[in-house]
Amino acid sequence: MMAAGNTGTILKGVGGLYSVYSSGTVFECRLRGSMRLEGISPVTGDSVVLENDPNTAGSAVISAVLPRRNVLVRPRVANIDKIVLVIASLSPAPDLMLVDKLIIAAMAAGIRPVLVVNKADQDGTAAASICAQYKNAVECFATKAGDSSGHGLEPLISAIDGCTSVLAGQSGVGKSTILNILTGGAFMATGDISEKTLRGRHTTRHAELFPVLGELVKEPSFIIDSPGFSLLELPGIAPRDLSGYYPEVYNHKGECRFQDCSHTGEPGCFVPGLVSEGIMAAERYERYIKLYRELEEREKNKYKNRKG
Ligand SMILES: Nc1nc2c(ncn2[C@@H]2O[C@H](COP(=O)(O)OP(=O)(O)OP(=O)(O)O)[C@@H](O)[C@H]2O)c(=O)[nH]1
Ligand SMILES: [Mg+2]
Ligand SMILES: [Zn+2]
Repeated sequence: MMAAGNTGTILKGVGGLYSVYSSGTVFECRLRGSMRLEGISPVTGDSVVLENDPNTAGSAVISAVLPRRNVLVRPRVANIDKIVLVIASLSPAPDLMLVDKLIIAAMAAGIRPVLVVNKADQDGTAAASICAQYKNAVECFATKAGDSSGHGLEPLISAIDGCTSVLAGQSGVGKSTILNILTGGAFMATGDISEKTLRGRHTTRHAELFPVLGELVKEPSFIIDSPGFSLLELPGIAPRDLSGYYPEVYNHKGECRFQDCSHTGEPGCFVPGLVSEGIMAAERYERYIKLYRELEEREKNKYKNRKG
């Protein structure tokens, strides 16, 4: 039985019925009538207050929704702490420009990005070199979720302990395989055929958080799968602000000759020094310059459109 005033986390809500996780138990709850009248509608990931249902002994109602720290649009889920970006070492081919953009988008949304290079069994050298590229940018782990003799997910599990995390990555990188290991298969089959026929278009309709197995983590932890990379858009950041999203750069504040240096090749810029010292990966720096030009182009077009 639940103590009145307990808080819980909404795992999913379908047709006005919410599954709320509280101290290891999942309660099926409706909203208290007064909340319905106020038009409050909680979303997956919301922290809520539970009260005993005055009308039905032994069941609970949601009596309040606590303030949200953030809310993603797709999947629609609130209070996300971390985004776990999953790529494969070899196949499907990793798109590191996309990874850089997603890291920036996550940081701009106040969500910590974590990078997982899965399928390290396919190309261990590539996995290690990608992790090396990101070592001063984000937490990065090489894993082999599909390898029954050792998936190597332990460091990822420590990184998401106590957090609500979203898995993101292109189709076939191993997100469902990872989710199955973390949740004890609470959720669905992996693999192309079974997953697609079992799920169809059905499960993408509502966002569902899954508790991470209690034996794996110290604190309650939740995880949600997301189809593809669609969940984040690169925000409209000004080119000059771009370096503020590169921990390699902002953690090593240096002096550039020009106060308004863009770090894209001006004389006397300190960033190339970070590259030669091995603090910033040369590949990350090249992509930074490319992305800077993209943002400049975007800004120009915005100006053009406004004028025209
Ligand atoms: N070689 C190798 N294969 C893996 C690994 N992890 C997962 N796989 C396989 O890769 C395929 C795709 O894995 P899923 O977990 O379904 O990938 P997903 O990211 O959920 O894909 P979508 O649901 O389509 O977005 C499956 O056949 C897995 O068995 C791994 O570490 N190494
Ligand atoms: Mg999947
Ligand atoms: Zn500079």
